[in-house]
Amino acid sequence: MMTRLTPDMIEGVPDDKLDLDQRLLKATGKTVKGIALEAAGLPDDTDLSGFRAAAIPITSGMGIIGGFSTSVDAIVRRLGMDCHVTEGTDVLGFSQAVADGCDIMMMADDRMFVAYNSRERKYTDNSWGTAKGYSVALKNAAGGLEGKDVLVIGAGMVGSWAVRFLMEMGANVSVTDIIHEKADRLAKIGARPLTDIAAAISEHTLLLNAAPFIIPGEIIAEGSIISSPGVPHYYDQVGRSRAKAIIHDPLEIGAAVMAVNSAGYSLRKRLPDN
Ligand code: 2YJ
Repeated sequence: MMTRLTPDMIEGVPDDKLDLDQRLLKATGKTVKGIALEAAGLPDDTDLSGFRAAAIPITSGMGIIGGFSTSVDAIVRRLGMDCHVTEGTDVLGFSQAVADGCDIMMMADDRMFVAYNSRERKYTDNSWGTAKGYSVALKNAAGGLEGKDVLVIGAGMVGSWAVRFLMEMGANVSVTDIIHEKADRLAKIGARPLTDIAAAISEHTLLLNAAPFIIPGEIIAEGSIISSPGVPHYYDQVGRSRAKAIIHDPLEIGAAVMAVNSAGYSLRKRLPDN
């Protein structure tokens, strides 16, 4: 399931730094940049100002999403990188970014959203970045995941990456998907597939919702922490009052992790441990 953002979903992203940072700080103790640096395995005082990035509007397929490139540009600049939206679109925009000496090209069509590091010739994609960012956010909100039960809802690209990351963080991971075979496939890597979605949700207090699934409030356990990249994003009044924290934004966490991890291809080479 691949969800296409719409202009109304990302409305306000260019200006929402304070709001998202404050919500994340409250839930996780970290800002967007802090989450992204941890996701990329970089120290939290990493200076990203040496990177020049570009957001390249892409017209192919269903075309430009109003506000997408400008939102991505704002997100990357908030990380302390230099960034701009290229004047041209598509291949013209890419060639302008190269001619401009850009290190990181942010671009998305209908199937793929990447942060391409042209110095290292490597990219980070949005599924990886979203899964990693929301897993790191859940870990911080929960005060660590070692030995704790976590439920991943949705075994698509984001959910499958999240299962791996949460297991690496020491969690006991269960996974559920309306298509049972998709969840079953993740048993191979050590996740526990569960078929009764409602029962699974009410038996867990640490959730990562990577499905286009609206969780009815009455099945959410009191005090739950829900890291929730999935769209459409909606929690009813009961769910919002029962949950201790619901972590969500339409674009920023995933895109920030992509940009920082892409920069990380260059930076990690210089860290003593690598
Ligand atoms: O440049 C633009 O304005 C558009 N071409 C952006 C398209 C954004 N792409 C999507 O919303 C895709 N569904 C994202 C696919 C990423 C899958 N993780």
